[in-house]
Amino acid sequence: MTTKNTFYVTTPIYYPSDKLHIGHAYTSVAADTIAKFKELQGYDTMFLTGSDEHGQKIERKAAEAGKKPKVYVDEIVATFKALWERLEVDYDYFIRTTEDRHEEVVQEIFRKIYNKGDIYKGKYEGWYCTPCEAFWTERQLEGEKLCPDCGREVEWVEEESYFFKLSKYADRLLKHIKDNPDFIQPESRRNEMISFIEQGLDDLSVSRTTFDWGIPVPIDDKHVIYVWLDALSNYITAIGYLNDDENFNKYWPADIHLVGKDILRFHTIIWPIILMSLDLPLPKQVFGHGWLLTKTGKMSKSKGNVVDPNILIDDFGVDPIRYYLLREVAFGTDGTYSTEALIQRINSDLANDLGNLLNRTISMVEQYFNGVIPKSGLAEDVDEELKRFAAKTLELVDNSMSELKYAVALEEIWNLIRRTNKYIDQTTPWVLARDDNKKDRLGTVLYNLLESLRITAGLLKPFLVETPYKIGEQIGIRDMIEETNWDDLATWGLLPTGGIVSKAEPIFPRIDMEEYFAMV
Ligand code: ME8
Repeated sequence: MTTKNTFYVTTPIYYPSDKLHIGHAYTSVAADTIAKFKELQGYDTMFLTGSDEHGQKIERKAAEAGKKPKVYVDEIVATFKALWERLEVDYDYFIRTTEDRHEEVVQEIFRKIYNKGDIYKGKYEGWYCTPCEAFWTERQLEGEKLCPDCGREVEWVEEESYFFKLSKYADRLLKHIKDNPDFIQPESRRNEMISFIEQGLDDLSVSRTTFDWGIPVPIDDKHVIYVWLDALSNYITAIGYLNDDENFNKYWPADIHLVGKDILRFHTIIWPIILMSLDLPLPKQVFGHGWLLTKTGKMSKSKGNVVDPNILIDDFGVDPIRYYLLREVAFGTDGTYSTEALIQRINSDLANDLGNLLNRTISMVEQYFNGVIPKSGLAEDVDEELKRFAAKTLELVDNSMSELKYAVALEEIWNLIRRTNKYIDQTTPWVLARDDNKKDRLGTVLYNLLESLRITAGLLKPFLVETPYKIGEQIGIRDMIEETNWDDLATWGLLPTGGIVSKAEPIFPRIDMEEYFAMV
């Protein structure tokens, strides 16, 4: 058992160099879901996201658009916030690296590391990838002039720079990674990072002098602080490092930094070493999830294959998108986005399995009990089996979520939905309805169906943001679903008898694949 009842999760702070695409939504929906899940379990959660606004890449993008950097990022950050609102990504704080408190504390962080003797002045001569804001050595490029991460051309940089002694901490970091198997997840990425560090760490250039869109180095204002030192610090400045000790101590160390595998290196090498130099504990876990690809490869503007989540929400609604992102791809591995697969999921899992279960159940309560939730009577074996299945589902969902296996957790919930559909076939309510002596039994069966739907709706709350309440509305217990906690879901029989169900439109209309593609 953890002693702290808090849970702190973060997303990367995205570059406001362009609008966000489905890949960014993937990370944020995942972070939002684990935050909502922990909340359901009673944790005091802190969910942080934001925008990474400084650096050469943003400065150039703004110049191309003929705008001042701050004006440029202000416009794009507004689109980030609008997207999170539509996807109901309910962050507790949105940090912008241009806000005063962040800038001041980053300067303090630089000063502390410098005073500790871990930063020294020198000259940087080497390669730089501006889209990744990453330094590369000749050895790492292996004779090519292309960034090993993104494949774009690197530039030669020669300038005075402050350096951070990464090398001094390499052994300590390696030991930490080896002693704490959960620190870097999934396992395969952990091994990649270990071999990267074992090749030796060069000291890192942490200031630039050839542009000025950044936080000034506090001891030398010719320099601006390297954007990754600035950006990574957001995880502590946002919760009050050097500003609000109480809040900082409450949430730090973070439970999970969720990032894409592209930036795992920054989070498992540079970031822990910054924290070691500051004498702060390291985050409990950095999880590097896989890449969401399209059929034509990695999303990029030049290929014209960027998937805009706003269009998908317009066409299909929020919950189908959230469901698809979390269900379709195993979280650690790469996956391919396809609209066909999304429509298939909507039709089979959402409309067919879940939508039909709700529809059939509500129709029967209306038909046989005038819409009044009946009393549950004596339980038979088949009822006990359903109850045990629901209890087991809770356990399986909990286990999967503790390893961020979203797809498995949803599969377990769908097993309960399918098991409940099977319960209808086993108990044949329409046969019971023909016999007046079986009225009590019919009531028990329908009560159990509604109760299974109550538990399903509660379990879905972290994943889907409209559906649980729509189900609640139809069963006449919307408030109960809003307030439900994990213990309520573990307790069979909480649904009050006597409430009124009300049938509404199907929660997920089926989508005709051919019609859809003819339209777009
Ligand atoms: O790297 N599939 O910001 P960024 C899955 N500012 N995830 C994807 C994705 C895809 N196709 N495309 C993007 C930065 N992502 C820095 C972060 S943090 C201190 C600074 C997600 O705007 C994924 O989480 O380039 C990836 O790591 C992140 O967006 C990169 O966002």
